[in-house]
Amino acid sequence: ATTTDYLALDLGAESGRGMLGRFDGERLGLEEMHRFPNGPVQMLDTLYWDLPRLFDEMKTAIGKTAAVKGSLDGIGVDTWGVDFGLVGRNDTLLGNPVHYRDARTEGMFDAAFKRISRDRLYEITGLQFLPFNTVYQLLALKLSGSPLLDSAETLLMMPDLLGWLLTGERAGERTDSSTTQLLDPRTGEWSDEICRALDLPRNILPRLIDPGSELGMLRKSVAAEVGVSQPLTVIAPPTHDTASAVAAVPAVGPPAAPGAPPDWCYLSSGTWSLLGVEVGQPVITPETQRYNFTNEGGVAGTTRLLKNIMGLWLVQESRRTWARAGNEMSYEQLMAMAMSSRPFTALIDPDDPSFLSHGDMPSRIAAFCKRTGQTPPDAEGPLVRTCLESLALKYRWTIERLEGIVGTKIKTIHIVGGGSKNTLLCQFAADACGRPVHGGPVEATAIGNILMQALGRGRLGSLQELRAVVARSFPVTVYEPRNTRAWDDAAGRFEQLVKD
Ligand code: ADP
Ligand code: LRH
Repeated sequence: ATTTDYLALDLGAESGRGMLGRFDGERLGLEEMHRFPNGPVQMLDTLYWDLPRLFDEMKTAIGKTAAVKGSLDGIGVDTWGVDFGLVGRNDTLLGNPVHYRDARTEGMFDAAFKRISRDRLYEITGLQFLPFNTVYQLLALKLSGSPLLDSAETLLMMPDLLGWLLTGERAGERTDSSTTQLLDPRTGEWSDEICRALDLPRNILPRLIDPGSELGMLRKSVAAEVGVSQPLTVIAPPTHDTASAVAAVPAVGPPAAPGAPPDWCYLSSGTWSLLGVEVGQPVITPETQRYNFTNEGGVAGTTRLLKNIMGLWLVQESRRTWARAGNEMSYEQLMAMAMSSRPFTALIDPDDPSFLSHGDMPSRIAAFCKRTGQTPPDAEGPLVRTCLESLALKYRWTIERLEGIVGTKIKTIHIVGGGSKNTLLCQFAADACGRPVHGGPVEATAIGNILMQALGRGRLGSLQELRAVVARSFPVTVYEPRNTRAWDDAAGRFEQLVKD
């Protein structure tokens, strides 16, 4: 069979990479062409992404790939959700995209709910209430009288914005657009009602396209700059990184009964822990609203019913705090220290709102412990252990509620993403949830990006076939549950800490 080659440009909140995928019809081979750090830049009162540098890194990735591969069958960009840029007259980029952890969305829940009720917003979108959803960022722009919004012709979500920089085409890919809380998942279209209620300019929302569609050709100017000599098609993969990651979960086999939700769940583990199940239709009920579950767009008409859990951000930001104080430690060192620390000392609710913003994480964790009558961890190892045990307990909490909502038993947990390298957390997840964990692949997002390009190109026939390729091509590590009694006790303590 012919081999086809694709480049995934996959940007996470902590790092980005260009991955070359070679697909021979049976298996996918993956090669890292370029990797770079990502993070926020504070400029005066605003926290931004560094868009010019990110674009430069994309060009470097394309250039490095072009140097070894004369031609490619496609390139695709995916990034984190919710953030966007605005484009104005004469293809002018208006301002620099703002980071979702910026403080501008403070107070925006209240402002929004005065104009449209919380219940109605959930009924239309089925999206979880996170303070940084695009809709609240837009409302903040509106209420502050931003000149950018007045001049905007088109809102482009972060991956669409990078796609526009690469091709000149303006379009909104559906999976990432589904993270805005402006999309109706039943119709797959923007909600006029929400735009009207919040007085947001409906006309700037772009035309929507499905994952796997062609976006356009790489601009000639960019091709010349990076040494690409053949015409190169930019394809929209599932541009929301979590959608690409979920597409690449190596779960094989049909559901237990036709149309039944699968007996496995996914946990896309990186800066965030996105835990959920793949369902055929959005599930929008008082229960899903109460537990703040979300319905994000998946591939091939599926819906990702999941919960955003604060994730390894807790460890990332603690590590950064220690590094700022001159104490630099690798993830491997931190995990070894956590492993040798005492189990089940202090526990936290990872989703406490106090953990969301940038800044000194160990102090905020200590404050949470004091507030809940616990002795705070007294060193790095115990603090990381507290974070990992608490995350694993939040996974259990979430799975129990998901099982009630979809009415099936979840037998297996698939952990994908950078966090699947964290063997301690994978084991804790198995232990806390009392179910086997299948860890890997680490680069699920890039894999989903690449294979959905292949699917768009007609090289794969279905999502099921795509997953079979992933399962054939990449090993998984299985973690069996242990010590379940001790985890049951800890779960009892944890339930007291978590406010529904
Ligand atoms: P994102 O896409 O959000 O930038 P990734 O999926 O790249 O995140 O995952 C990054 C996370 O993976 C890190 O924050 C870290 O917690 C975890 N990680 C990466 N390498 C290791 C390692 N060697 N040991 C333990 N954890 C690791
Ligand atoms: C993970 C992610 C997640 C959320 C958050 C903002 O990288 O995309 O699904 O949308 O970032």
